Amino acid sequence: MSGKSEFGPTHFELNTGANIPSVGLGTWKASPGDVGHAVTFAVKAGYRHIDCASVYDNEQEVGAALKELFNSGVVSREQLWVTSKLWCNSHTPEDVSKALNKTLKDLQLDYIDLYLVHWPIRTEPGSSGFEKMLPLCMAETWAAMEGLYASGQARAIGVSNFSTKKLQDLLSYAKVPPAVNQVECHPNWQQPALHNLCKSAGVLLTAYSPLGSPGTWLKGNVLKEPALLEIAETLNKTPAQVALRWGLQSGHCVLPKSVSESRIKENFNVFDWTIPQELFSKFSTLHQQRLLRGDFAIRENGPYKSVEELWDDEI
Ligand code: NDP
Ligand code: 1BO
Repeated sequence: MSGKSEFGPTHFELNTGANIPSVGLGTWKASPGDVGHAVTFAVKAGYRHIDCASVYDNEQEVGAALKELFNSGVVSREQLWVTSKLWCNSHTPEDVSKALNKTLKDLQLDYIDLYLVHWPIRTEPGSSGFEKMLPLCMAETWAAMEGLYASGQARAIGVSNFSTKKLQDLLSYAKVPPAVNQVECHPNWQQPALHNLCKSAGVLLTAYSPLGSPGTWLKGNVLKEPALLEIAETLNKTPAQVALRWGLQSGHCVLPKSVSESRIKENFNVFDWTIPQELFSKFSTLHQQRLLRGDFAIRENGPYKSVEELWDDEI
């Protein structure tokens, strides 16, 4: 871990040697017309990490905002961490570099700091949705990801939504081990076994839906969790700040999404205080429930016939 101050961590060190900023702005479901402003607010508020994906269908607007931030001298390219993700319809090796090139063009960047395989799910090349599912070909896809790393177009590579079993499988043959596994993680889905594997294998866990995705179809109630509300009141912080601070003190990056300037600032105000141990221990008793179950990828005649299969029973 790096960037460790009294109240850190502001950064985590990856197995590539790079330092990834510990709080990143999420951009999923950030609508056209909103996402560019959100990126601008965030960078001006001090964020140095933006979490993107081609499937969010907003990388062009993110790219325009980044260009303006670079041109106006608010931040330099080297000071900013940008992650993007390979969608399920581009797992075929020859499509992997095409997909990254499209993302780089949309984001107006010449390299990405971190490129992730978005899901351990493969759909027919070029298809949208999950109607045409194919068996996973992770070894071939990963070799193509390693090619992007070797070329310098992706300065780190990793995965997302990988169970402990899928991560172990990948680690058994990867020439370049994944730097990151980006997964759902919040006080109501803490994933201790995955955390332990990640720590022992030198893979950083980064947390999506760190607020439990309130107000979206995932319908998380993390911010209404009584123990969290009590801790927030005791510390005079908001429930969102407590959820994010829990993530940082648990040793992982957090990627809160917001398009509201005030909530973007609120979510970054997590570095000058801590949750003391006696309050932190209350999180260990909270009920656990995965929100993003991946039901959309379950087909009777497809590679995953149940959510249990998709997550290797970690559900
Ligand atoms: P979050 O847990 O970040 O919650 C986002 C929701 O919370 C939005 O509705 C937002 O509304 C609201 N919100 C933000 N800040 C606050 C606050 N301080 N108080 C109350 N409500 C707040 O959920 P996401 O599911 O968006 O996950 C975050 C990011 O993680 C995504 O945007 C994406 O980048 C990544 N992700 C990756 C996935 C993957 O498969 N790899 C899957 C899911 C997410 P508003 O915008 O109006 O503030
Ligand atoms: C299918 C959901 C992807 C969010 O990152």
